[in-house]
Amino acid sequence: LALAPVVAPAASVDGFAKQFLQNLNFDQGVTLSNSDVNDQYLALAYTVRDYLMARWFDDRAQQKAQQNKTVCYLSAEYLLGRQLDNNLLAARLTDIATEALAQCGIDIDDLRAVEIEPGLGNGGLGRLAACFVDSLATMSVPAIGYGIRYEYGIFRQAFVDGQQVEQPDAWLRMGSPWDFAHPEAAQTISFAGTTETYDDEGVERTRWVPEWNVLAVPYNMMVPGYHNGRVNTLRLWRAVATNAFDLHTFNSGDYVQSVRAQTFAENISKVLYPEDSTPQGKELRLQQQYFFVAASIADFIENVLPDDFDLEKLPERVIFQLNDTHPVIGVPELMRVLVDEKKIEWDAAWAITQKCFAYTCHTLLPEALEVWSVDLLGRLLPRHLEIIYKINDAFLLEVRERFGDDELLIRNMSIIGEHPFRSVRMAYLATVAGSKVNGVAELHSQLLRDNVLKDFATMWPDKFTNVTNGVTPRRFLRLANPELSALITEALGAGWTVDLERLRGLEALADDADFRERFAAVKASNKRRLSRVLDARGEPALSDDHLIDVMIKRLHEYKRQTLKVLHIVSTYEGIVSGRLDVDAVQPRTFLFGAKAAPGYGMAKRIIHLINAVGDVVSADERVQGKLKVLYPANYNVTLAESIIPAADLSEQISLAGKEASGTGNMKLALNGALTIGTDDGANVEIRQLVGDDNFFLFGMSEPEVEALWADGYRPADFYQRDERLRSAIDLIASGAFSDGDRTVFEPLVSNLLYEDRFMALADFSSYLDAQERVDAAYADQDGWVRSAILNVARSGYFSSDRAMRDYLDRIWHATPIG
Ligand code: 26Q
Repeated sequence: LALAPVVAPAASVDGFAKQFLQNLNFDQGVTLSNSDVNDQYLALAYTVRDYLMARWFDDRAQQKAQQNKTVCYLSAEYLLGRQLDNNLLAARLTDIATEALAQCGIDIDDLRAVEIEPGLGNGGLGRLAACFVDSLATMSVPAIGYGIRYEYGIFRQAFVDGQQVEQPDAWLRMGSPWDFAHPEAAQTISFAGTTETYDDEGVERTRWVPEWNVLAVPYNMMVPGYHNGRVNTLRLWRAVATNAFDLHTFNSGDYVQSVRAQTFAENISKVLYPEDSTPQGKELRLQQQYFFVAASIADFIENVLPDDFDLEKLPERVIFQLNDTHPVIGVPELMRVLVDEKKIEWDAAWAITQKCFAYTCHTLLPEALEVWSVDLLGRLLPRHLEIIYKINDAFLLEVRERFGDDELLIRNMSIIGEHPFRSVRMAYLATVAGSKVNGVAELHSQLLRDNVLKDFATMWPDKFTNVTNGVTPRRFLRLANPELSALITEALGAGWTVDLERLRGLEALADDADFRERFAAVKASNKRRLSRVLDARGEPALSDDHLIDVMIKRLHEYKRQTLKVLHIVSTYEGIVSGRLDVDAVQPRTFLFGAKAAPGYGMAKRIIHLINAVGDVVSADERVQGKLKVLYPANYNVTLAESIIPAADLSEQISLAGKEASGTGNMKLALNGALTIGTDDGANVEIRQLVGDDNFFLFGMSEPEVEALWADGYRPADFYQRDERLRSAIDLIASGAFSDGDRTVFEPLVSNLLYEDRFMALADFSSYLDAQERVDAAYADQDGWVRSAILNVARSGYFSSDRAMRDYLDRIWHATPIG
């Protein structure tokens, strides 16, 4: 019996219903009539799992047996979004499950609604990782996503008096049906202590004598490919105290204290850090990084590779892709394993390590580049610091050989920085160690080569490459926009979901009046759907005749939500001052979604301003309902899936040279929103593909930004020169949005006037002009819908399947199987 293959339940309505009821009884321990909606949701999730299980076993067995390279994606974040619908879709079970539940008297939508999304990421970088594992499974690439199973994901945002307050995200409270704990496969991860040398049969070796350790317990999640029967694995690590933990306190007889001390270890996977720029060098964060990377490397070597694998051949079997610098401590960790534990000679180990890693950079902001103080790193990971020094010594010798004794250059390129304190520059370590370094959009990769990593690019031009980001069409088109998907399938057949370039076939239909009408009807229907979602959250309804103008992304000064606010305030001021004829104003709803890092004061003030402006503008009768501002709290993947299909206009207005790529820009274009944007990140490529006529470009180019900055940028000059700008800023400063209190937004106003690091004032007039072009274009509905269709038709390039193909070709040199 033990050898019998696992069989999936019958793929029929009856088979599904039977399995569902069984799971309700035997896993949830309730009868149908006693069950509540959460019981039913859990039983449904178990049932979907049951269908995927046999394939999962097969694919794991095959992973071990195969000779192919496995892609190990190392990421501190996976912003997964809800799992139920995605897994139903992948397994072709949506209709069967809907019908089976209906037979049990259950509306599947009620169950969908109770799933709490795993928010194990901050934003773009974490969502990208989730899109990538979806594409890898769909393309049958042997891949494992490794990360951290945070007990608390990204905080829940609420607004109190228009200001953000953060609440803990207890996403596990109602059960977590999608993951499987494997305590038997736990890894022991060590910290702190000292290093010592010893004589190993005549060879001097170093070993690490750690001070304390924790268990890393893997939780496996299924990552089903779309309609291909493949199921990959996402392996997230949870920290659990070892028995030996705090033996010292145990022996002292203080039993209760020693049990309490265990929570110290378990803190490691307790909470996701909600900062996504200017990270503080917090010890717990470094513990998280080492914890998950060390566990992942050990897991791969011990459990995925065949027994007695010759580690000299490691590069043939694995590539560890570093999602930004967060997992870079894996570089000295692999060196430690190879040299100290496997006793491979240093140079050979370094050759192996260099081939096994590749590094993706996601930023351009200097303050976002991660550094760890030598002091802290040396205390927590003393052996790793020694290894980093040794890597750096050899590297700097190479620099001298190549460029001579240029001490300034040496100082600039060193992995160890000296100011303002002695620190390890993680991006430099990743660049030195990685076989490849990539940026996430053409412009970003170019700026990496020209600025951030210039000397390295001179030294190793072939190391640098670009892979423009992508998004999964399964979640962000097929699931989020079922009506548009049905229309596309009717027009082009079903293959587009895994071959997004086929959307090109829609180009011809942009000139077909009947198709345009149906496309417009879908957009209108999506707006009504969004309206219902907002209504359920107590937000006002969307008006049918409004242009839906969407800005959804983390709150950051460089992304320039303030520029958006200045546009709203300027339009409002124009109406109340009589400069604009209210009857001629295009009705618009400005829809924001954004969380601010809890410690980012200016970002929180901007949130307050948006809400304050929204309250005043939406309520002012002189505006006659022409302008509405909506800012639903707690923007997340689930809410994005409702907003994106309903959007008319996509705001991508970062200062040129600051947004590495953006991925929301891709999701919105793919769903038929037109972009108003700067020449930044992937906007550049979106504009090239959709065409200038279907994109509203404004603002300075990156070289113009550099030039103005070098010239000495004085924002107050722009304020003085531009009357519209002056009126808008004066209105905010007057207290019009703060009950007459001029102090509330004063810090924000003076920051704009006297600092304005991200040059909102310099781009303001160009932005307003572009918004006038938007209004004019929207007035011609036929032309607008045509442009929207062309946006969809020409966005196939932004599939994460294409991005994965680029990684496979340019970086991983691995091939899909099957
Ligand atoms: C680092 C150290 C300590 C604490 C936190 C962090 C941290 C966490 C998250 C630093 C950065 C992040 C996230 C960065 C991010 O999301 N970047 C975005 O990545 C997207 C995917 O490539 C791009 O599209 C965006 O342009 C980029 O901003």
